[in-house]
Amino acid sequence: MTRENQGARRFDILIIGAGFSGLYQLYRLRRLGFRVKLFDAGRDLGGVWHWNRYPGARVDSHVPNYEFSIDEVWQDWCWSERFPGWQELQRYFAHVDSKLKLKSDIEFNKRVTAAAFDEEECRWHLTCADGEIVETQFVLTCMGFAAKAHIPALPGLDRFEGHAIHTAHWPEAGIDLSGKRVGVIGTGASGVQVIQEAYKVAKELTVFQRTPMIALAMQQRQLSRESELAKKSSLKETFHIRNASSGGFHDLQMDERRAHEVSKVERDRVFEEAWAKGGFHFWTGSFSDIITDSRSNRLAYDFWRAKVHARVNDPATAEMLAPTEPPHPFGAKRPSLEQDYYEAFNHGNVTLVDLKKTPITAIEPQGVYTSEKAFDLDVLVLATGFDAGTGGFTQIDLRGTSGRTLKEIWQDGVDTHLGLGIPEFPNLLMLYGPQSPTAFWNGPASAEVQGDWVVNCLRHLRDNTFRRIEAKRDAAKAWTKHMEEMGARTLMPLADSWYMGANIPGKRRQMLFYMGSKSYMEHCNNSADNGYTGFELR
Ligand code: NA7
Repeated sequence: MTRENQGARRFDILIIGAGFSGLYQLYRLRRLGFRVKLFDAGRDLGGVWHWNRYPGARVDSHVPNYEFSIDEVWQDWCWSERFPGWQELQRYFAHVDSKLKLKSDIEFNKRVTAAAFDEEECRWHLTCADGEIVETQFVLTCMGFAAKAHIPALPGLDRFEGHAIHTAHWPEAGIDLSGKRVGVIGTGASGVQVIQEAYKVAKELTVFQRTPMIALAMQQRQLSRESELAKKSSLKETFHIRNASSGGFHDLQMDERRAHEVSKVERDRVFEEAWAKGGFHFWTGSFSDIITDSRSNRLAYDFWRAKVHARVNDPATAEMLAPTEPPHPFGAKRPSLEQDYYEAFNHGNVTLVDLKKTPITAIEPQGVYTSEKAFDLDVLVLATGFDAGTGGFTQIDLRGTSGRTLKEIWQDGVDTHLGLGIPEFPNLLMLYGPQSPTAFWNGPASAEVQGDWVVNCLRHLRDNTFRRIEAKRDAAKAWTKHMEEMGARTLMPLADSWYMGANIPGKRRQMLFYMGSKSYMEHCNNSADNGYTGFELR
């Protein structure tokens, strides 16, 4: 023990992150008698729903898929919208706490900045931003995939005299956009949501689009208390189906026929039906070959494009938003859900700028300069995404048995076993991290299903007096290879998406998320059933 560590607080398990995964771990492990503590850098519960408070921020997974299946939590909770907004999600987390009393074991404003594994003691030493060093036998990372915002290196950004803000750093007090000249860079899920709100109040809204978003109809609905209560009798079954499904939705079923082989009438019927259901139905709830067969993919794209063109008055703007030639295969980048995104561009105060044709050359004190013209702005919203999957880890000085940081190691590519364990990083287990289905798995379902696996693993270690678990290098290499082979059977690698790590300049390109939580869990359960193959236990 080093001098500074004398008297350090000591835990069996330290959880990082108070979103769905972290809270579920705390809830379960505490009941099993582990000495467990949860640290979160934020001021309150919610994970992404604590940080993402920009105008219009709401979840793209419809309820009741997006909630815990814990009885005492769902029994007297009613949603007011099919796709709840961030305020309601924050109220939901407060409700979770009122039922499960988790906060007593959570410390907020507690950011872990460094962690080093002490081989001799078989324990992690974690350093926090406030200077405290704590010790723990196990670390569970529950940081989500969007823990590190991506702020692009735009020349002159620091000189901007208005308010420049990333969507994930929105201040708690809010920013009033009314009557302002607002610019939004980025048209991913966050950009689409901000734009939908900003155009209604801003004096002028300028949308800087690099790649058009293939946004799908949300089909939002208000939910009455009566209709919510009426669902309660079947909710247990709904959650059961959800958790057993591939993707974590109880009601997304694929049509196994090939889209390009059925008649146009039949295809349009299936597409229209999925479209009317809204949400991700058009993406992962219509023909199953859309993401594997470019012919079927193009048919889905053309169907979507016609929908957009019917809503945008100016044909040139419509073509910028939904070009004749797809910017990438449909669904190979995460589609956003929209309500009146396309109608926004029919309003006189909204300008769409195509950054592929006229790139940003500089940010000046007054606004954004493109190669064509200057746009004076009061507020510049950076809806520029995240260093997804890995950024949350690499921003921590995380050192394993070799003393090398995870950042150094992952520069050459991410290798994990089952997206759960990392060679050289014993007793650290990842939830909702890279190389597990994460981006393709509804958060609360993953928190419970993958979460149960981790809880059972920790219980197994304790019951069998193992002190240490570490992913084997050959198993991790094999998992990466398996993921690459799976990805290559789809159209996913063809897009420059955050799924591929391709949204961050210099980041190694690789498939970062596993497609299919059902087969993923088969791999995990096989490993556990056979004595945790691919891991070394001692
Ligand atoms: P995304 O989906 O990564 O979107 C980021 C957007 O920002 C996207 O349109 C990018 O264009 C754009 N971007 C990024 N860097 C730049 C630069 N340098 N110049 C111009 N435009 C840029 O992030 P979101 O926050 O919207 O969503 C992330 C996930 O959170 C979402 O999928 C949900 O799962 C929740 P590009 O497409 O790279 O050309």
